[in-house]
Amino acid sequence: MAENNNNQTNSGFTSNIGEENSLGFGTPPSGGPGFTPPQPEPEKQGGIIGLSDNEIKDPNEIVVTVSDPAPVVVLFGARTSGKTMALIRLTQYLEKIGYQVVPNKTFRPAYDNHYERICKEYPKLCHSKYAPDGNNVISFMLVKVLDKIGRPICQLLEAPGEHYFDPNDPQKQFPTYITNIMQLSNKRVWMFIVEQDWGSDQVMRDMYVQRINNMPANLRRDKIIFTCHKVDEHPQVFLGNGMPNKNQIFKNIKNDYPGIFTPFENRNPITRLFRKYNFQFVPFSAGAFTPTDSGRQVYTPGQDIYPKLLWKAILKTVKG
Ligand SMILES: Nc1nc2c(ncn2[C@@H]2O[C@H](COP(=O)(O)OP(=O)(O)O)[C@@H](O)[C@H]2O)c(=O)[nH]1
Ligand SMILES: [Mg+2]
Repeated sequence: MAENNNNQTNSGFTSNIGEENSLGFGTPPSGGPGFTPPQPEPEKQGGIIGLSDNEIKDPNEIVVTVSDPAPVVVLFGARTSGKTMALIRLTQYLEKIGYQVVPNKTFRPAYDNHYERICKEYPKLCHSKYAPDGNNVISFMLVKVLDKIGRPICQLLEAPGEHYFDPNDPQKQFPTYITNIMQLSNKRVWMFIVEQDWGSDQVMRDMYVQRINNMPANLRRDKIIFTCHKVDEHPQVFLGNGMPNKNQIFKNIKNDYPGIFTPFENRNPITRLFRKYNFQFVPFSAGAFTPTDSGRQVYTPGQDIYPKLLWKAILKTVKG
């Protein structure tokens, strides 16, 4: 389906801008509370917690193991784009509707104490009144979503935003572990995160577009979801029924990030008449964040509709 005109009778929220199917990376390959410190400050770790000194200096030192054949959903977004909070909010929602969400302990080597700790603390973190702060940053996590009887549905990967897109070095090769994930035989879903009015300037947004457009062509068969995060920060783009105006948000993103959707246009002359793009587009909000005097953020989860629609999109890609 192509972008529809807005229609107040339709929330503009439940329909897909694009749908299922393989994508076309058209371009050829060009390329919980109460945690114990003593953790160094994030700044002292190059802004990324959960990495050893060597890994901070060279992300290519990072070793990950994905042993489960379940589809891998990669949360692809810049630093502070809301990857962790999306993971937490989705976990809360999935648990509420009967799924189990469990960190995959074998994803990182056993000597990685920080990873071991955040795996253990993950349930507490997901139900904390506060957003994760400096000592509890989840920058690296593979969580498995299991159905009621323990069957894996998919695995969600969150990793440091800098490894996907580093504004200081936008053309940098992906670290080895991401390249490895690109080679897995697991089905893959790329969840590309965008935001309205994001980035310091147009140059930065253009660089992010380039990064996505230059993804290797061997990912052509992977599935794609674009999620527009932090929609709550733009109350002017909501409909009278309190739902975000999905079609307008889609247009805003298309304008903010020129060309971002081009590689994913449906080139089939017949099906493109009713489905212009080979991806789903989901507006998302994790909730509200209120700063405290002590420098933390009280986190109030948002409406279920957001994780519900995100999960619907994920299910469609992993099952489709
Ligand atoms: N208003 C709003 N702010 C958000 C939302 N999600 C995240 N944030 C803010 O962005 C910050 C970074 O989010 P986080 O999930 O840690 O980003 P990550 O670096 O991509 O994992 C949070 O501390 C919040 O202040 C959201 O849905 N709405
Ligand atoms: Mg994070």
